[in-house]
Amino acid sequence: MSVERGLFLTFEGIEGAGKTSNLQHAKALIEASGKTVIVSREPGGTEVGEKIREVLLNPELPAMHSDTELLLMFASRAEHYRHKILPALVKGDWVLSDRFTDASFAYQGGGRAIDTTRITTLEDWVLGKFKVDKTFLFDLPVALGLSRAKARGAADRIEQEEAAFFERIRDCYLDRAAHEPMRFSVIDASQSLDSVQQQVEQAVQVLVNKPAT
Ligand code: T5A
Repeated sequence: MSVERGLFLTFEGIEGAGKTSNLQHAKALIEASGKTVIVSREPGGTEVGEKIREVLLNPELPAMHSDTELLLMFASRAEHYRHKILPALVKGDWVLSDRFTDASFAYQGGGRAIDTTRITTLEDWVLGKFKVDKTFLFDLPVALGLSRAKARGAADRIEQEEAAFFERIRDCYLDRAAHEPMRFSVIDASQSLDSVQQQVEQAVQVLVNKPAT
């Protein structure tokens, strides 16, 4: 008997958007429907990927070239995809990832102004035809996101960027969502946590109740 492939869901947004908090909420909802859920993150998600993450986010290292940053994001992703995401999906588990390739388009493409054709080339190389099933984009004004992130703890290397950098990232995320409305669920993350969780619940229920294709 063949096993039905699990779904791959990603959680995206600027700093402090509430991805991590809501990912845990989505996990509980999906598990309640009887599925096995693997939670992961990028950069990171594997032993090698977590080492790459330490380098990427370390505020004490000298300035990193934007190409290096992009390539390290994809090095972490190659490891994550081959060793964690794909094996879990094939087993029928669902995988929830705190960030994925949309973050490279938004941060390195929008934020750092790297030509998106170069990012697409890396995407094709590392992921081939693999596609995300659903992306939750937590959208909120940059100032609110940064104030939430700041209240949570010390800024990492990327969080130290100026507000204009995050405005470009937010615009890029919204642009991607507008171009792929079936894949993206845009969540108004400026609301209270309760209200944001209700929006997530509605979108997750649709996925959980969807008949297998
Ligand atoms: N990156 C990543 C790239 O540049 N390119 C890439 O390809 C990839 C994959 C990773 C960094 O790497 C970059 C992007 C990032 O800069 P990260 O681990 O994803 O970093 O971390 P951050 O985005 O920095 O995560 P944050 O923790 O800041 O944001 P979250 O996860 O969106 O927010 P969360 O859930 O931790 O909430 C932040 C605070 O706000 C509160 C929470 O309790 C928490 O204290 N909060 C709310 N408060 C009020 N109302 C609500 N609705 C709230 N929701 C959450």
